[in-house]
Amino acid sequence: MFDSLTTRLGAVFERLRGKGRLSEADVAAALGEVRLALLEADVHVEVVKRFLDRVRARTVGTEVRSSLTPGQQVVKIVHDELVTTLGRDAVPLAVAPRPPLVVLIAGLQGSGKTTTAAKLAERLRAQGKHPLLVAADLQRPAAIDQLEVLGARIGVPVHADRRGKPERLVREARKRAIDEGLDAIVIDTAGRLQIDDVLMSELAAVRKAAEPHEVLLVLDAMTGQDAVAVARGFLERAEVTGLVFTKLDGDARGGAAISAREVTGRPIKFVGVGEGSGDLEVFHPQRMASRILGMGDVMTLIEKAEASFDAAEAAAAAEKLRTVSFTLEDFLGQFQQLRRMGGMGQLLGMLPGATTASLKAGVSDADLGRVEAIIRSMTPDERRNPKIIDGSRKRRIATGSGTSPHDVNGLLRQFGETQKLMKALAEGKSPIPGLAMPGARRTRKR
Ligand SMILES: Nc1nc2c(ncn2[C@@H]2O[C@H](COP(=O)(O)OP(=O)(O)O)[C@@H](O)[C@H]2O)c(=O)[nH]1
Ligand SMILES: [Mg+2]
Repeated sequence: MFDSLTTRLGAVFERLRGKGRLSEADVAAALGEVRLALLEADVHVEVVKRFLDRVRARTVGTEVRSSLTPGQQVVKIVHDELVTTLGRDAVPLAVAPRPPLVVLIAGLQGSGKTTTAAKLAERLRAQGKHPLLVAADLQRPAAIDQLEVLGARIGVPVHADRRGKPERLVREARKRAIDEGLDAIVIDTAGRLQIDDVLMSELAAVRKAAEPHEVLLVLDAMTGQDAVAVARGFLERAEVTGLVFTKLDGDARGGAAISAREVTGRPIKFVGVGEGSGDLEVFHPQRMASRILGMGDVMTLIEKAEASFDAAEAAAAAEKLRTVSFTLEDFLGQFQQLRRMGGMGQLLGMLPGATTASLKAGVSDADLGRVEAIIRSMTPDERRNPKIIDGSRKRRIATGSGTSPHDVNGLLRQFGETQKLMKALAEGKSPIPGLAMPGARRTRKR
């Protein structure tokens, strides 16, 4: 959905990441390109300016952290600030202290209100709720038909009355929901081609009758900056509690969605990514930022590695390697390190897809536990020099650790492979693209 922005930023970061050292000019040039990329994606010019001010202040002010290369640090700062711009944490749909939950859907004509109302009803139903859709768009009879068709398709009742007034209809719908034990009401309202007084006063009347817990403003991402202007207009006149961006599946440049939070102060709660009733996603600023920057959840991975990777320990292991004495004890240390980083499954799950698919299939937390048990059952001599582990020692170790000689063999083979891997790391090659290997770098400099 942010394809071209992602491509452009990816190219900028690729250049940054490759560098061991960054000059001020490098950073300035990179941020200049980031600026262009954001403007081209239709991000609001003021938002771009504030964003870059924050990034610049942090790139100048932060200390160099040993576990990240300077290039990675800049990428991380850009990512963090993009998350801030997008709103930091996902804001869930309001909850009703007492059912029914009432959600009012507002927006201009063609923005995707009716579609979104149906998608939301489907989502609520999937969560075990019993929703009622309300066709309060009485401007066009076709709008009621449309909601009835969508409601029938997803099996959600639709409340409609072709002759009534919207506010009366909404009051009836509340009553019906309570009578029939329906615990969520999603109200589709009328739109206009642009904001006008008639629309706003009708919306105010419906709002008053509906007493909504949530007023979602639906914005068409394809309209770019106009969407932000529309949002401002609605905010002045209606009590909007959250935003929904639709049509992010199309060739929308997406910049409006990036600007919206900062310009309106309202959270984006959902994004529409297709015409089907299942094409509504909860908006996660973190994930969106990673997606825009085209890096999966690698940023999270870098952070985790940073937080728990004991640099001194790693340096010591790397130092030992240089004198070719990486032992099973070091191996155990590495495994415990992985544990602290949240276990293999979680760790590998954050790496971008295909490259690590085979790794993901092969290692589990249970394996980690087994490795630990086996190594603990070895004598110090065996740990230092596994070559002495013969058949009878293997059987003893297996019994002591509650495993089988086959498991012990497997571990020794794994250890041999890790030794090779550690050698590669000591020579400065990271096995995982984009992940800093602090011990390795330090060794190389020595
Ligand atoms: N591709 C795509 N189309 C959408 C999305 N949301 C709505 N639409 C389409 O946009 C058009 C207008 O939607 P509608 O719900 O009728 O807008 P309303 O006038 O605000 O009620 C319809 O053709 C929808 O199928 C979306 O997220 N992605
Ligand atoms: Mg409609």
